[in-house]
Amino acid sequence: RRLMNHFNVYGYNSYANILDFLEDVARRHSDIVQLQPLGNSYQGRPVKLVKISKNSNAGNPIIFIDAGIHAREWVAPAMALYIIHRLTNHPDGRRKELEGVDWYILPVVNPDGYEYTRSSKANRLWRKTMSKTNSVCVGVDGNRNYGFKWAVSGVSSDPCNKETYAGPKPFSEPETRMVRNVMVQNAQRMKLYVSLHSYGQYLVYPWGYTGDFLPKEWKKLDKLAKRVSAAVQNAGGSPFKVLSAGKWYAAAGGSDDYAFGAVGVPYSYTMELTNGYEFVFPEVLLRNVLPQFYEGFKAFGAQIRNE
Ligand code: ING
Ligand code: ZN
Repeated sequence: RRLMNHFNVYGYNSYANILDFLEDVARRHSDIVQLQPLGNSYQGRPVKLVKISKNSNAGNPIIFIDAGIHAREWVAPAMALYIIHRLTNHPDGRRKELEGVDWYILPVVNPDGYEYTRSSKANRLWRKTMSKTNSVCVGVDGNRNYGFKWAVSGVSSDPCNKETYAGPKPFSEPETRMVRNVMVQNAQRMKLYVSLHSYGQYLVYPWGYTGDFLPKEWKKLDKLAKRVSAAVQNAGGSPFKVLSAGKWYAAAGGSDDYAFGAVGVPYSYTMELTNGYEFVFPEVLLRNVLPQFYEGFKAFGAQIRNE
């Protein structure tokens, strides 16, 4: 067995070390942490959901956070893992964030792509899954593959398109099906969904598939996003640009639209971390920004708890 000290909470870790970390957290905090195997990625890597709850029988509202649907956006899994670390390591033992809220965290949705971007410098900017979609090309954009208004805007239908190929059909990818199952199976209690990405610093809400109009609930989505941004700013971080995804650029088949439009999750966001660094965020800065962003997640938690 790999030793735990290979995992660095302020670093970029191999998927093997990430899985070890999750097992270790579940073992050390078995009173509040449960690991749920969701199935395997296309290449057969196990994908695991981390459930953190002080009282899993209480019927608490659920906050569901995922990360790493896009292979190259390494800061996103790092953020998700940092949240797991903070939720389970309270110096004062009070665990306020776990009060009245259950946290479901899926730190790496697309481990095949993640490992591919780690394997050699040439592939550092790979975005898609690793499924074989035709005889020559590989990969589907997981964030164009969800089954809500699938492929109506902002997608490519060419399997060889390296950025936005929507896949042969909605939920063609095992990775997006696993996320869908978490949403559908917990739809009643799921009150907030956040999908972590990296590009600029945006906190966007539905609709993503169109910029022509907003959902009728847009004001409460906008208000909470601004509160989260303010919390990050108070902690010394830079603020988020807050708007609907489609007003930034329209693209269909995203997980946030699916959560909001098909599952009925009342708060649904895509959070783009790391102001100014696009996809490759320097590892040495993680120590600085992860705690700043965490304050935003505390604000999310406070809203869901008090609603
Ligand atoms: N951005 C997302 C993408 O999938 C997005 C988020 C979706 C923005 C839809 C606007 C509309 O393109 C990144 N960084 O992947
Ligand atoms: Zn992304």
